[in-house]
Amino acid sequence: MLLSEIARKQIEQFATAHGFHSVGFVPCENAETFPEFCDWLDRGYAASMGYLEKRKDAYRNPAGVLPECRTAVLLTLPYQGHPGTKSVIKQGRKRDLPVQSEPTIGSYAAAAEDYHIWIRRKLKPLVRELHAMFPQCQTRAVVDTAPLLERHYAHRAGLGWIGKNTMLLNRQIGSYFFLCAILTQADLAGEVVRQATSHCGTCTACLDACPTGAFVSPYVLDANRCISYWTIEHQGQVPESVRPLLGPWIFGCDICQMVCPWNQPTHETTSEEIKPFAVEQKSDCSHWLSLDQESFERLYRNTPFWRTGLLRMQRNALIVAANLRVPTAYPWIQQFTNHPIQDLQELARWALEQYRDATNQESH
Ligand code: B12
Ligand code: SF4
Ligand code: SF4
Repeated sequence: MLLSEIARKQIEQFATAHGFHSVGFVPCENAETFPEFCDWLDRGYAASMGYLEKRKDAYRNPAGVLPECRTAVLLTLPYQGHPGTKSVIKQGRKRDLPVQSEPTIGSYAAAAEDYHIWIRRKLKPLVRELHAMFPQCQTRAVVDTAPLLERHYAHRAGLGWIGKNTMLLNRQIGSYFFLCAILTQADLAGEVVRQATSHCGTCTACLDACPTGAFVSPYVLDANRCISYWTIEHQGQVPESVRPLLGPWIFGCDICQMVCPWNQPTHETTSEEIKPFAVEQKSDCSHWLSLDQESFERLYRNTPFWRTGLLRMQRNALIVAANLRVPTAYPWIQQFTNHPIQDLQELARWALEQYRDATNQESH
């Protein structure tokens, strides 16, 4: 057996033993969808995520991340997704729509630790093992932050198809999974390219359900209109016209996945790291509004909320509390009218107006 075949077998065994669902190998060639990526950037669909434009050229080929890279090994790690859809008749057709009337967070953020951290930790022994087998070759684990078109290469590696909601989808586990990669200068891929075919068919459930109309067309998402972007990535104030669109989402958004038939029912996860942790607290506007910087650092260092930071989480919580008129949040919002940060003060006054408008409407 060739050394590359032994390495492939070892990686597959490792992946299965460590809670990964699937693994695929692809030679490091230029991404055929690189022009689509450039077009997406040129149209301004990345909103303020300047880090994508800054490293644009590096996305063309995995060698932009690891020079002389020969193989990309792509892996999927499922997590417990948001259930909560109900069947309704919309425009004469049966549709599954989200029933989310309570404040909530994207399900990928439900675990106790940020996935970038624990997936990297999980991959370390595998990287070491590959290095021992191919000492002359460099090998690197990549989770999300490197300039790699992860969905493109995962599709090429046969791990699923790119859905109309732009998510990578897999017949067995739907789309509620993380992607990660191992890039290596060793030649492991051989001829194994198993690009999966699409199973979206005539379905358009995700496109119809997106509450903000973020899909410019199937497969193209404009981040300027995506709740996930506004709540996680956007810095500074949220324009008044956008605030009601965030609905119940304090952090992230799962709607275009919740309605997808390939996520029904949601996949059970076995990995300890992904077990939902203190989700009620994270979905509670008053909890976020009551935190000071010290308690935020104690509770949320090394979690997905860390990069977004306390002030932006409080910004989101004020908006969601106002959207849903959460009664318990009212006294906290009153306190925010004296907040030292001008934007939060303004937001709190706006939030109180929404409560008042709702009360006035009820009394008429
Ligand atoms: C920037 C980013 C975002 C942005 C923009 C999302 C977007 N759709 O572009 C925002 C902040 C909005 C976002 C949101 C979310 N994200 Co995000 N995000 C990324 C990141 C860092 C880069 C994605 C990117 O390059 N976008 C630019 C577009 C052009 O690229 P693309 O979406 O990959 O599209 C490719 C294909 O669609 C193809 N293509 C283009 N046209 C066409 C046409 C056809 C017909 C076909 C078939 C293909 C095709 O070409 C494109 C380039 O290769 C990746 C990690 C990574 N390094 O890849 C994570 C990643 C995509 N995100 C992820 C997750 C989990 C989310 C959220 C679910 C989080 C949440 N709950 O809020 C949402 C989902 C929203 C959605 N529907 O995509 C996962 C997705 C896993 C999966 N199963 O697909 C990733 C892979 C992170 C990870 N390592 O696990 N994200
Ligand atoms: S994550 Fe939410 S807002 Fe963004 S495209 Fe999907 S449904 Fe629309
Ligand atoms: S909801 Fe339908 S169109 Fe959208 S990704 Fe899922 S199967 Fe494809």
